[in-house]
Amino acid sequence: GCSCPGFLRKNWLLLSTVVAVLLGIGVGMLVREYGKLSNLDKFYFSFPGEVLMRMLKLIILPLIISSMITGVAALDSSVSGKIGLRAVIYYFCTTVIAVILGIVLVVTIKPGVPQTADEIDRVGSTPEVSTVDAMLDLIRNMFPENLVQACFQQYKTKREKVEATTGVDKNSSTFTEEPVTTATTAGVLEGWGIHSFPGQTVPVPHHSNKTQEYKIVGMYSDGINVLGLIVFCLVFGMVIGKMGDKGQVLVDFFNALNEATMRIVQIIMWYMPIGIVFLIAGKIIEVEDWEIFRKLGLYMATVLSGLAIHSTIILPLIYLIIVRKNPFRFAMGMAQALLTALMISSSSATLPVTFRCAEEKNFIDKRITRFVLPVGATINMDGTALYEAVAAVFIAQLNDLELDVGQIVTISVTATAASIGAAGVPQAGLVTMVIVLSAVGLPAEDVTLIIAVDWLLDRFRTMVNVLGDAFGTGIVEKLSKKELEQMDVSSDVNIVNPF
Ligand code: DAS
Repeated sequence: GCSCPGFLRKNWLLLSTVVAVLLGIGVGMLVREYGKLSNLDKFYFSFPGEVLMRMLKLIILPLIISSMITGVAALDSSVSGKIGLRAVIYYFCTTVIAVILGIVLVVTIKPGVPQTADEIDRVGSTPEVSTVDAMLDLIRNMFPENLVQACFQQYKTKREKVEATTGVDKNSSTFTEEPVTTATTAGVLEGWGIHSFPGQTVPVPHHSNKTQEYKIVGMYSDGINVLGLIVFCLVFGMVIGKMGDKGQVLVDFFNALNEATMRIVQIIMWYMPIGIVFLIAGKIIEVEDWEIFRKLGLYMATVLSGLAIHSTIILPLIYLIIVRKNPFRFAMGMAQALLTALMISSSSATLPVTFRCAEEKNFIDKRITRFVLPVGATINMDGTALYEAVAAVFIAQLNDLELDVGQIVTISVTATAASIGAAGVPQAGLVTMVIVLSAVGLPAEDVTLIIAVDWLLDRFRTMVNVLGDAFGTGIVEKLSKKELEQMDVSSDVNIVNPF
């Protein structure tokens, strides 16, 4: 007989999301054509979409904390160490492959060679960032000095160097022109907090012991410090897992929290299609300059084909070799998460959906997902790494700069680091891009050349980021089968099925 009703019932969420996307595109084009909306109307129009984003972001904090802590606590420390190591090796190898793929493509296709930078309009301004400080900030973020503060939205400032410096003799031999500390991470705001506001001039200490005056030109929020929370939850989970009876009350508490969180996720999912209609329609109405897509067409094609090769050939091949199961079936199981990533361009905010797909559709062991997914969403970004490499070489080509092997290697290394450092929020990769540029001496403000099309590329690279995390769960599970089976059943009952 026909299994259609069964198929519909099992996949209603995916189907309604697909319908929502199509509906959103249709509505967006209609309103764009005939709507004549004022800027304020546009703002109101996408409001239901904004509410969806807020709900998804809202759930990230309890989700990450409860899943990481219970996930790690349920494992023997020897087992969690092995699983962690395998996950990190997987993250690292796939990221490096993505970078190499990106570089090969951009060097072959040469999207920037027929054009010069002047032919493309620059939009917006960029923060000044230095590589050393960006790296230091990455580590700083891993150890938040205040756990509660790490759970808050971080406000970062964009700033401009004030020409006349104070307290520094510009002509002295020790003075360096190196820009002061990055604006990308929380560390720099230490002590200023949200007391610094646009228009204000602030002194910023430099790692070489000098102070430079900066004028704050803008502020943006960068989400919560997920990396710091993950590091803490890892340690905390390990500790309470080892405490035996004394720690059990905490393990039970976080298990219950995890179950409650997953139930809330379930509720959010009901709202998701509605939010998506307005998110996508709002975006289509909002975009002003479609002409830029023609000018940057070849660059976008390079990034997109790289992402396509990585996600449809390389990752599936790795999965096939290790797991020996159909990778496309696995990817289909993740469809809902991939679509969500495409719609909201944030791996962190997609996390609740990624969990659901991995556990409910692909039946990955929860002890694996709870570890691999939150960490992956934060540090494993194949799509972002590939994009950073392509964009840096593209900008070099626009500037007529012939890159030598050393510079290519530098781009590869910094693109990898920049993808690890990028938070799982929209367009984070564009901000950390500046690290890659400044490492090879390219003008950092040249990211403004690619800003106009970044929102679109961001969606696709986020999708690849999520797919990479998903395949990671399957691969790490397969590699850890022995340990997982050997583990006593008692620790297994800690994992409750939230659905
Ligand atoms: N959008 C990001 C993500 O969430 C990262 C990026 O900007 O590249 O994966």
